[in-house]
Amino acid sequence: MRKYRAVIFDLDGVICSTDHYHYLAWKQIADQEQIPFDETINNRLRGVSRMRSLEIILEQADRSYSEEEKQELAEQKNEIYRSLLVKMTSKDVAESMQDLLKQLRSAGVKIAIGSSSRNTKLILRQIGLGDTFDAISDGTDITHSKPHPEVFLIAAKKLGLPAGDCLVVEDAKAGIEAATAGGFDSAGIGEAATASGVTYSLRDIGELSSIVIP
Ligand code: B16
Ligand code: MG
Repeated sequence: MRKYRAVIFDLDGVICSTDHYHYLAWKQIADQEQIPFDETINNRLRGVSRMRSLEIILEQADRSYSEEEKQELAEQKNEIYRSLLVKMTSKDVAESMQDLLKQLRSAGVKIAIGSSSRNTKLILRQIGLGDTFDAISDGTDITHSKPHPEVFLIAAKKLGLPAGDCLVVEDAKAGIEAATAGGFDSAGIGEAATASGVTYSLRDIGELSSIVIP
């Protein structure tokens, strides 16, 4: 018998590389505010909510920001980010990922999205995967972002499966932490491959099919 009946994919950094667009948009905001911002700080933003991301960036600022100012900066960032997203097409999904999704579907394994992003549905439409997933749990469904397990628990609920039947795939340490807290096994790529508690460390997303469909 198979160990997993479903795979829950993170979106940014796993299905597609929107993480780079997040970086470009935040960089514009940081430059405008004259706040130092680099790839190391950017790595701390993976998987966490838009407002939490802004708070992490503002740790480097030499003054404090009011709630109103924070709301405005978060909205500005989202506008820049969404203007970058419209350039995305199905070519932004790696062939290895397209193949994996097809293999899982034809083997009868359910597939879902578990993303902190409130732009999930727009991104999925842009990259031609708007109707591909059996369930979508995203930033519009949750009150706590990763490392809280809520986004994955809602995905499992929408799939009608217990956490133990689902494997979470993540690129963020916060995402692996969320999966573990929710009782899910996890597969990590990139920096998430070295996260504590990760079940499978992947060098390449192609390695996932032999784990799920042995
Ligand atoms: P938005 P994921 C996360 O998506 C990103 O990794 C994180 O950097 C971003 O701040 C968060 O979505 C919110 O995104 O501003 O579009 O609502 O990795 O959980 O798919
Ligand atoms: Mg991610």
